[in-house]
Amino acid sequence: VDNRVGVLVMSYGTPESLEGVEAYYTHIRRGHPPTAEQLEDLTSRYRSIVGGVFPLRENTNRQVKALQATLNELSGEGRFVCYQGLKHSSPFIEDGVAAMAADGIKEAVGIVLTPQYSSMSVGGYIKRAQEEAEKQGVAMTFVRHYHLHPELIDALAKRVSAGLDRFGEQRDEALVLFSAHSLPEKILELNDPYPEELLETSRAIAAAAKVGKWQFTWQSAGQTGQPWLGPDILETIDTLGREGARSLLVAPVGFVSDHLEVLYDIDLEARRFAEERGIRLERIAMLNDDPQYMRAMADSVLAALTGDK
Ligand code: FEC
Repeated sequence: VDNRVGVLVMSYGTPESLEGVEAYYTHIRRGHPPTAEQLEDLTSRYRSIVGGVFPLRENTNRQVKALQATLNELSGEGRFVCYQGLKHSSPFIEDGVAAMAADGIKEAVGIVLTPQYSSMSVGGYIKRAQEEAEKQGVAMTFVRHYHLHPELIDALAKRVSAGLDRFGEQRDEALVLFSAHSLPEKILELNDPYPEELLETSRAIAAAAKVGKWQFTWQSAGQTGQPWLGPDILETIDTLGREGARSLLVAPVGFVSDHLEVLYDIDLEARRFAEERGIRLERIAMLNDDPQYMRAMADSVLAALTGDK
């Protein structure tokens, strides 16, 4: 019997080339093309990031491969087959589900490359995958979150400790700023678990790394004319600067990869903003295909499969 299990590994997606930025941006804006000015602004952000124009694509590829290897180490070679499904670029979530079905996979688990659940992020990924799975006749279950998995917390705590070490004699004065992508404030009316799950992750890391001073802040809010969750990281840095902070370590706990929202929003924009206020800003290394992160996800996939969530 064919007992192979498909794993749909879902991630945000990034353009394939500079020519692809417009289509990508239009997809994020639910079919509304950006103005020439908005397009130029985004394109120039991609051009300016260190580490390549679209590092997210290569990082996602590596994460999918590493997760498959980890799952098969735990469960026997060939048991799990991982497929990629991206939210805003090709291969789209639907393409990933269709690819599984074409390979004859009947049972699958979906997981998103972000640890915390929100109806607007993970909930959206799951909805699209579920709809396509029903069409394709694939029975799917989902990992909704893994934001407190001990391997994830330990991997992040080690990165926070290593990040704080970079401050040398100022280590004890440094404040850790946990951050995540903001969402429109209207999620609060839906009792969305996102803000609380992010705080839970932050608290667990702070306890494990014995962090004295920390705060949570939002980052990368969109400009939609609607209010987004705040305070934004720039506002937080400004306030902390006025209060005398001189050493900040940013730990983006809602992201797991080196990509635009980290390499531009933190490393270029927030760092420059902090430096203008006499503050030294450092950032923890992202997880990417860290083996502990892979174990956290593999474990969560196995638990979802056995219904042990
Ligand atoms: O490196 C890359 O190429 C992609 C980086 C990237 C990641 C990412 C993750 C999240 N987003 C989330 C929510 C929103 C909402 C809007 C929105 C808009 C953008 C734009 C770009 C972009 N996001 Fe993103 N996001 C990344 C990139 N995001 C580019 C459009 C221009 C801009 O605002 O900068 C607003 C859409 C709207 O108008 O309605 C909402 C959330 C995450 C983290 C969870 C996840 O990974 O899925 C939540 C990476």
